[in-house]
Amino acid sequence: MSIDVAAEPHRISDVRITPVAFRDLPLLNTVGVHEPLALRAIVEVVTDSGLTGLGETYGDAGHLDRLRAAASAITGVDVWHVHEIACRIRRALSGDRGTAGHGMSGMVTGSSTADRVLSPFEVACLDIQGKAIGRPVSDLLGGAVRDRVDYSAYLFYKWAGHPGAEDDAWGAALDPDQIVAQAQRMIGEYGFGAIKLKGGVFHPDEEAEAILALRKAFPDHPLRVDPNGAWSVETSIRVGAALDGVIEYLEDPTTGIDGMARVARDVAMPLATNMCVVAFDHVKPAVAQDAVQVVLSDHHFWGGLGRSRALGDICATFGLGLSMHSNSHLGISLAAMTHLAAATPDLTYACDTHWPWKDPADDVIVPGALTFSGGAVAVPTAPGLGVELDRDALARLHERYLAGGIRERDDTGYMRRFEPAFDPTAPRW
Ligand code: GKR
Ligand code: MG
Repeated sequence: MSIDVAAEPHRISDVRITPVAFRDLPLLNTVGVHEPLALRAIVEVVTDSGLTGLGETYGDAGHLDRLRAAASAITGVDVWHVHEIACRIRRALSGDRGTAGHGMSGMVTGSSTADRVLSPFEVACLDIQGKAIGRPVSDLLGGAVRDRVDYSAYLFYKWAGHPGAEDDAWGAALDPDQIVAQAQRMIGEYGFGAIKLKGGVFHPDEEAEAILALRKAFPDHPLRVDPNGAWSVETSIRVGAALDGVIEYLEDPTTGIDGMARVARDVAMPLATNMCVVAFDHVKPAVAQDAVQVVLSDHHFWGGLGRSRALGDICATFGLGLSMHSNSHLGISLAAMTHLAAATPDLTYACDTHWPWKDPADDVIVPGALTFSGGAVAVPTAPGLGVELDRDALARLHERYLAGGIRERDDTGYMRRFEPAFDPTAPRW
């Protein structure tokens, strides 16, 4: 008699958490500049039935400690019982009120610690579920409604290279012409059909000028700008007026639900956020005040793919648009983001990704499963996430983590090494 693998329980027998570091470029944002190494943690969940599932999350020290506490709490649970896993993780972290070590680099965040910790385990469990029944993760989320997921060109002001090192291949982007050149190169290589500029770095008038230059160079590409809450309410309204009819949405011009609501009343375009609505209990006050019109979901802090799907339904219920936020990431995250986006019917905008900023040689997955063409990634159809761990690469990136010495993302600290007086306090303008 043969065993029905799909019907058998798949109990968690082991969890491996491996911090890794990969090369990053000196990308500027309102709290500082990216360090030469970005951190992630790779989570492998192993079952007594011999299956392994993958998850990827932040690699900061505080978060690693919580991941380890969660890992010991979920041993023995069947990977189909995600509610039980969530429950055990909440219990293991009860009393933990800290927000440190979540890889958001000092930017305002009130995301739920338990949801951030749950996320990579939930993704790994879905990977295993998919492998057990021979179906892609998108099928477990209700099925793909698109077979390709559009991403946007994510432009950054940047230095030519890390101080003391040679210029990198992208070179400097410190004015509108260099931003347009960056966009031309990125769109030439990846085919993106939408453009986002990370702002909050220079005076808002200069950043608005860069957006107008992009509009001229790319008349048909939807545009967005995201200063990460660096502007006052008044500045946001003024810049919003200058960019009326030019950008598809204005992302986090100012901080907080109250501030965003004040801006929303006086600008024509929708406001988007990955800063003031970052957990389920922010939705009610944001909707009540009509503070944001687009939520940028992110399974890394909304508690995984299932809860992010639920967020999609909530957004649809309240007539909110939906798009996807990104941080510097590797291939397991890109696979998870792509399955989620594929299975989210009301996704209304191209998703963000930091992918082009990563050296293609720096990843932990076997190459080939995820490729960009026409600005989109084809949704993997293999069982689970559809990506495979490259153990040699994992070991290499772990070695780099050990040797690199960075244990927390600290864009502000890195910036202050070169500009000691740098002050990220918002509003900066
Ligand atoms: O990578 O510097 C960065 C971004 O600023 C990132 O940390 C943000 O979380 O991309 C993000 C955003 O959209 O706010
Ligand atoms: Mg943002």
